[in-house]
Amino acid sequence: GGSDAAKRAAGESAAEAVEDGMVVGLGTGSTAAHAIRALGRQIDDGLDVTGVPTSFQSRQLARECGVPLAEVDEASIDLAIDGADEVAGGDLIKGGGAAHAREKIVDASADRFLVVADPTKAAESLSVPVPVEVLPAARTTVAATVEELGGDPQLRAAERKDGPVVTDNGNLVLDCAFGPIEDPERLARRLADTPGVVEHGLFVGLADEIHVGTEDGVTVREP
Ligand code: DER
Repeated sequence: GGSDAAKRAAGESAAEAVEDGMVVGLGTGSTAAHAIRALGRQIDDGLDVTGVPTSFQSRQLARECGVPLAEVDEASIDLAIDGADEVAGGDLIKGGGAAHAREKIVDASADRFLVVADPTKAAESLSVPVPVEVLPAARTTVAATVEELGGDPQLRAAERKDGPVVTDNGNLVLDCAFGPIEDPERLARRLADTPGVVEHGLFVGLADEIHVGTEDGVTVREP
């Protein structure tokens, strides 16, 4: 992935958009982590903010940084800050951290959704594998449908545990390589319509701002 300096620049840039009294969706991954740390520092300086985590990882980091927490089912979210695996225009592929089911709930329900990324995530069109969270029982049937859609489904193996990655929701993840995705909206709809798919990593048209960190600053654009 990109440099930590670029990730930090992006995360801190997005955190500057947080205003006193806001409820902020806390994304998952190393870039969003910089935004959470920046929020912690703003809270130390007296800012009143409530965070809504998107994963075990973001909840744990928020606690360490002293960010007061609420759960997504008990707060309406003013601003969500989250990373991405790939950004093309206003469309994203997310799920590298296997947290995309809860991320999408938070990111989509927020009044504004700010994406934070390093330059390696930017692309003309989406083409990295699409993470698809599936009910364990549906692993094979979803894989068959993915192949019919022209994808190559690979069950995400854990690294520090034998067997597959298991999500915070107790499900499995298929990483589905489709190559360049010409029509993300259409593919998103077909994945969502597949029985056993809990959530897919295509975030189509959800982003309100893209903050891309560079070695010496940050660029912010509206898709
Ligand atoms: O899981 C996700 O969607 C995360 O946002 C992630 O993929 C981006 O992680 P990174 O900021 O560590 O690259």
